[in-house]
Amino acid sequence: MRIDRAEVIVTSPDRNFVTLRLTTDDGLVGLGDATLNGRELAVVAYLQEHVVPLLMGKDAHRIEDTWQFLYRSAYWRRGPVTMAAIAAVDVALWDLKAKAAGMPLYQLLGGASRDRLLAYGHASGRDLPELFDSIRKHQGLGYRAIRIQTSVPGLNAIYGVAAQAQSSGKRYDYEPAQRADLPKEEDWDTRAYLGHLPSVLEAVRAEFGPDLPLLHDCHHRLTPIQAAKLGKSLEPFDLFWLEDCTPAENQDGLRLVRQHTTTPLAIGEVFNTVWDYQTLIKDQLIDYVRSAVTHAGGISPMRKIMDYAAQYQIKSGIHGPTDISPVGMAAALHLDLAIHNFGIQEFMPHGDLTNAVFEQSFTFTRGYLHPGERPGLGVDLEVDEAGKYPYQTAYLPFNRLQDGTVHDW
Ligand code: EZ4
Ligand code: CO
Repeated sequence: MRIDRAEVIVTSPDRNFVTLRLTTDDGLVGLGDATLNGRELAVVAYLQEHVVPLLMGKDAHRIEDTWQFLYRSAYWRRGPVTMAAIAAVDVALWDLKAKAAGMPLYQLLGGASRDRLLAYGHASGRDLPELFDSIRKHQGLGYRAIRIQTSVPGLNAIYGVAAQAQSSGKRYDYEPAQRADLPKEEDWDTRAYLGHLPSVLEAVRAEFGPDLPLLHDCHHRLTPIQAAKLGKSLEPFDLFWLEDCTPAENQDGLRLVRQHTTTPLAIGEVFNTVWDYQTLIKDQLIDYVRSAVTHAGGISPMRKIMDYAAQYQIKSGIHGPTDISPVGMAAALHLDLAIHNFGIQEFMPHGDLTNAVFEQSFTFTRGYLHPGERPGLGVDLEVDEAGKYPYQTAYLPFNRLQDGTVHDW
């Protein structure tokens, strides 16, 4: 089974996606997600110029060897562009191996450790009625665990909060593609946020009771001592986790947070190797690993991260926003099903256009995901459909404080 063709396919149905499509000499097709939101074309160039030529004629069965070759031979290790590119190769090779074996991929990872995967969805609102509506809507869709994001009085717009009323009947686009020539500027005020958020979670608990698992994402906006204060103030509301409470690069910052609060901590959507977790896992400073298969180098290294985490009773919470393509989502679900230390899976449904480009076998039923039983990942790329949607420039937003200082968003 040798690699005969490698194509990098860029498509923008609801938003931009980059997919690596490998074809073997015996006619099997393997897919890997290489989408890096807002920097998509850098990964396209990395793949097209520097990886695709190296793959021609290679034995597609040698997944670990290919991964090590791409990682080590480049000399310049790590980084989101490099690791998204390597991830796409790794996932496409796993897809091929599982198709060659005639099995769903999770079988090759050791088989199912559970029957179904608990998912969480994103509720948000500009005020409490809108937020409650959004939570009810998610419960109506089956979600059994819900992330809560809220506007803050005095701030114009906050990333992750719906810009339109829930009741409008339109599809609620949690994370619009933000197609524009420049990133959108939003505002931020940590003091206002810290003053407001606990009252929102208190109200949600009062309305929805003690049993509903609730999550919250701070998006790296706080200093360690601010995060410690927030974790402490949210303890009465029993969060499932507090995510990215402080910038992830400073691993020791989490030590300070940990000393002050028993609110469970999740981190890592911007991480791309096990090294980013070295201190966090060994010193038990976190409870959930947030990396995406797509951004952390693929299934092979994610498996290693999760096995390392398992020694410390740390669980998975794999990143699953809509900027992970259905290919990347399927890869996460096969891994989730196989590992013992699965925690929860983030899941935001893609739009209809995206689902027409990526035909999928995974299911979401009564709040639980399952990757399906088709050989490989269980995702097909409809190439003609993909061709209808050329790349469009899009950027994530950013924050400035009132005095004009750029802040984490
Ligand atoms: O902002 O994937 O937990 N989920 C998140 C996501 C990230 C986007 C960035 O591309 O924080 O919404
Ligand atoms: Co996040």
